[in-house]
Amino acid sequence: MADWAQHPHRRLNPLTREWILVSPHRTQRPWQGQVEREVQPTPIGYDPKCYLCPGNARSGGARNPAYTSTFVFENDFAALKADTPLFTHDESGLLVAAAEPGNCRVVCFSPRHDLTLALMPPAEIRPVVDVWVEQFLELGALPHIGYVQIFENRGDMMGCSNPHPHGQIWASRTLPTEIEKEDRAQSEYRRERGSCLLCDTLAIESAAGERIVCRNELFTALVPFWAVWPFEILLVSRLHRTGIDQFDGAGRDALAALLHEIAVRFDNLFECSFPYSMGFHQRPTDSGAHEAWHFHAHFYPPLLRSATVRKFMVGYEMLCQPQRDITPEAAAARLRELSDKRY
Ligand code: H2U
Ligand code: ZN
Repeated sequence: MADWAQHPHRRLNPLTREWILVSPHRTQRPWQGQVEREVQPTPIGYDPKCYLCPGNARSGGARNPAYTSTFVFENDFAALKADTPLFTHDESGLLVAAAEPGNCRVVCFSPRHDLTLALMPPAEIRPVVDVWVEQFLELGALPHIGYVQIFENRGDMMGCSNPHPHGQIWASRTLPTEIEKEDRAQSEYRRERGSCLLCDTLAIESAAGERIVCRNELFTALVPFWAVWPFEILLVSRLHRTGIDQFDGAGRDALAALLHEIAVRFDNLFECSFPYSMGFHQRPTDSGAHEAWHFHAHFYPPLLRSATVRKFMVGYEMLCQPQRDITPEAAAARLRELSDKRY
């Protein structure tokens, strides 16, 4: 048995079929690089200049209603547009393009400007889960939509433009690159082995335990064996479900509870409002059943060793493959030992 806490090795991500280099011996190297300024939540419940607060004007000219729970609107600067005319372009199979119709929406999680998923009790996150289900079904039913990506960028380190708690939904005609990779891996796994890639992974991880961060009756959060980001988390449904629409009230409550707990543990790690990009991966929304798809969420946080030191994907990582120093086992142990009550 190899000692992967000591020796450089590479690990396979079976969802994307990509390799990641793990260099555990490097965690002692000195740090003289960039230090970010600390990100803290804005302490005001209402900001008259915020384009997401209730009653305020947006930069597109529209005005938000005086909403009291969640609020969804069409992105005023949408990256994808529903009325895009279809066209294709192909020069010798080398210069290839195709029109991409779609929809982009913004989801406000709360009227309160100063909250985050870590500061919202699960009972207040549950309506957000309900909105995600509604939006997944509504956008997925549109004839020009083949995939619905629900996500949240949290913190200015992640390029999030506004601290008001919100996420985005980008729905596209075709499968985006990461989804296509996961689609192929899960479909081929099911065809070859007759079982589900993430059900089988979860069984191995639950038995091993060392990469589990936290769990409840219906969901498990773990640092995947193949994690790229230092404190990356994979949230997996413990039952085989292809999409967020397949959870009943208890399932949605359980999802809200585990999202909250992950956010709290993240905040506790470096005692800051922890930045991340997170999003759900679920079945495509063409008419197929996509039984091979297993509902899950990825959390990709940039922080490395404190609230102010982040990982960058540069050099060897841009040119060859991602690399990490702290092992997924060590990262999971640190997250697991933290309190599930916010600092
Ligand atoms: P991020 O903070 O994750 O970037 O999301 C904010 C989104 O809100 C962004 O996509 C949109 C931006 O286009 N937006 C509006 O739709 N209307 C506005 O008035 C400002 C920002
Ligand atoms: Zn606001």
